[in-house]
Amino acid sequence: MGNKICILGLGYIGLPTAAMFAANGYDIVGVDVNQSVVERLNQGEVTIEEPYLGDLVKQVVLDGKLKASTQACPADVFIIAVPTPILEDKRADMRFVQQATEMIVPYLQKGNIIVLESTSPPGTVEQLMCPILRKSGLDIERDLYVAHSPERVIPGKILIELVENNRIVGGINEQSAQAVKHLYESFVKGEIYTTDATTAEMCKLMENTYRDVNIGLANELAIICEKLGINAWDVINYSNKHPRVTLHQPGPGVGGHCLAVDPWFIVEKCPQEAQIIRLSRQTNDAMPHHVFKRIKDILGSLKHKTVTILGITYKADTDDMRESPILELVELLEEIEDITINLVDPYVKQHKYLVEDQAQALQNTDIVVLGVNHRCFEEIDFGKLTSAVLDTRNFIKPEMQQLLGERYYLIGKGKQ
Ligand code: SAJ
Repeated sequence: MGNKICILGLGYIGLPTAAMFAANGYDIVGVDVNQSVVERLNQGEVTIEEPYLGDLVKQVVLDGKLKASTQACPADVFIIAVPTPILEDKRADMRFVQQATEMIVPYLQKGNIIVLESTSPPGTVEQLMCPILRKSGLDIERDLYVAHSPERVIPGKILIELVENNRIVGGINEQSAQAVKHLYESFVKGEIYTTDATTAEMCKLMENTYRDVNIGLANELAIICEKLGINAWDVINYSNKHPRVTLHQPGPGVGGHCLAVDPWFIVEKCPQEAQIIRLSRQTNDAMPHHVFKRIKDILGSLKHKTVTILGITYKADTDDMRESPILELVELLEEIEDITINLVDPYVKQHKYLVEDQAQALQNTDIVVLGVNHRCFEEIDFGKLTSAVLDTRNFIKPEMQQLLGERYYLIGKGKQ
């Protein structure tokens, strides 16, 4: 096999993967439909925020190992890392995978490797990609190596996890799985397990579904404990002392582009059977409504009130707002007449309710809602606040909770 890789999609996964292969001796052509992403990349600039990625990309572009283009080209390996967004009706939008697969067909040659990295509904490689690849006239079982190798990295630690995490490679046959395993061995230090394509697709979806279902369970527990007048965080803490129990944490809902999306790809394929999976998704999606209701209960009427929310990203210590449950909460609050909404988030540069002066926003408000547990919020002296405080993450330290007394409210804790 030669050394040339064509990577389609230069986003959160495609770009770090391209840079990683480039740093390990491969010649990469990165393809993106977005002209400005391509132009900036060719000047060594990155378009996504991720620690260490900027330096790595600059280096491999300077070394001539990574070039970007809007067009695919002949190569030894094709890696598809395009987005698989979710449609209004909760089905996967597979247009980009389809288009990327069609784009490479004219360049396919005997011996080529084709890898799908994008998270996709089970059956995508076999049922969507293979029929398109057959249009090349090649016998895909004999002439090509085709596999799914899902990315499993966490934003914020992508470059470390790309190297260290275990990987699954699901081939359309054993040769395909082995060829792709060998390819990733060039930089992966974790174990690489081989299986069939549909099993690999399902593994990736189940990893995130496992987490989503467990968070759904924790959120249901939170609501039950509020009703029973006990504290879910104590229940979780003590239950987790059992050697075989790991309850997850409740919160304002589940965001990000993975947990809030992937379970639906299973529901789409098996709507009758995927009961727990669907219900967990719905439970988590309902949490911003629950937080909204708690705010209403605490303040009585919301009219003419000021609500200050700390943190709007989907989780702590990131600038990523994709599918953030706090954005959903803001939308619910917006519907109230004459309400003032202040958002405080040092990671976020733009939002219409964003306020610069954190101290002022914390003082002139009827309620402070701790939405995201950014580490930088640890410096806030919550005990000094004069408004009500609703903590959605059990973030505020016990001594400060005590100072707040009756004005401290916690998601998952009811009044006795
Ligand atoms: N959350 C809770 N309670 C918890 C844990 C998380 O409410 O106990 C919330 C977070 O606040 C956040 C959401 O869930 O809103 C998701 O956060 P996360 O840290 O669980 O995961 P992601 O979406 O950032 O990344 C996941 C990872 N998957 C797993 O840990 C199984 C990552 O490894 C995947 O690569 C990524 O999805 C992906 O791309 O699929």
